[in-house]
Amino acid sequence: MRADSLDVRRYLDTRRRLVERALAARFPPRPSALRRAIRYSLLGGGKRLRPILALAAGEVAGAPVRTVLPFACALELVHTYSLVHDDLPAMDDDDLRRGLPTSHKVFGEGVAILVGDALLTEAFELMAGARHVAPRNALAAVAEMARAAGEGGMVGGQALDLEAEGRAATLAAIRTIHRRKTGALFRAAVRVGALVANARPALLRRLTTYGEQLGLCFQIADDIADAAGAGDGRTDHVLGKATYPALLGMGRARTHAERARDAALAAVAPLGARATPLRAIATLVVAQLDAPVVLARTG
Ligand code: GRG
Repeated sequence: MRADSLDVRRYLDTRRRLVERALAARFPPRPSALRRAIRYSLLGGGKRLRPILALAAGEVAGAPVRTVLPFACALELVHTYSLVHDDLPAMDDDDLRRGLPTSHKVFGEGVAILVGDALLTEAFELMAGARHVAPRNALAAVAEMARAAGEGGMVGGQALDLEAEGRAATLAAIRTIHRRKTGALFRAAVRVGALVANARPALLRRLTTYGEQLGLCFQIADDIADAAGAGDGRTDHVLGKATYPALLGMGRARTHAERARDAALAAVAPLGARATPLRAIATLVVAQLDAPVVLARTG
């Protein structure tokens, strides 16, 4: 598939492999249940979208891949930790993730909790040890990640999501949950790529808007796909989750996803050819609802 004269599939594949090589090198096999479980959860699939976004934003801001890569990997570690914990019986209680049995199903709840703990901690060690980046920029990126992952971002969003289960929610409340639970990490992904490059404030603002809108678009699209039966966990409907399609129906939910996509595209429109991958990714998030080929990677 082509968008803006970029071979998007190839772009995503190349970067995904780059990230996966770095992740595998960071966590070589070791004879412990914890390490086996970490490798199982981290290396067994996933689209690697957040690290790819960090690399793409870094490209726009002029950062070489080697500068962004540790931060890109850290994003995937934080993301994978959130998935492992989200799947636990105390949260969504899912049996499948990325097309495979969930971590706690294979290794037990105790080990799965520790997998998440280890991945979150390792993410910060990875960023703290990054070379090829000015310490001031690295510190800004580390702070960005902490804010996005913590109470004000993903963890707080997850708490709101749990509270909202089975209750009637307004569109504003759903939007807030999406902004924090999913959007915070998308926002952080592009900002981290820009921060390690010491991007100018105007560029950072554009990328921030792009990340926020893409995060919203991605979550609505994910909810639409889930409502259409494409997910591999228990459905949002069964869990009584607050979602756009549950509140608005599929058609209007899609319109909201398209609006968010268009706002993301508008934010990076003035950035020219450098932002072609960012535009292609935003376009695909909605397009894959009709043909889930390029983004839909589970293993
Ligand atoms: C447990 C602290 C904590 C947070 C959980 C991310 C999250 C918050 C929960 C996962 C459940 C979920 C459906 C979240 C919405 C975000 C989302 C669609 C995650 C899946 O992201 P993808 O599609 O997954 O990028 P892959 O497997 O491709 O990496």
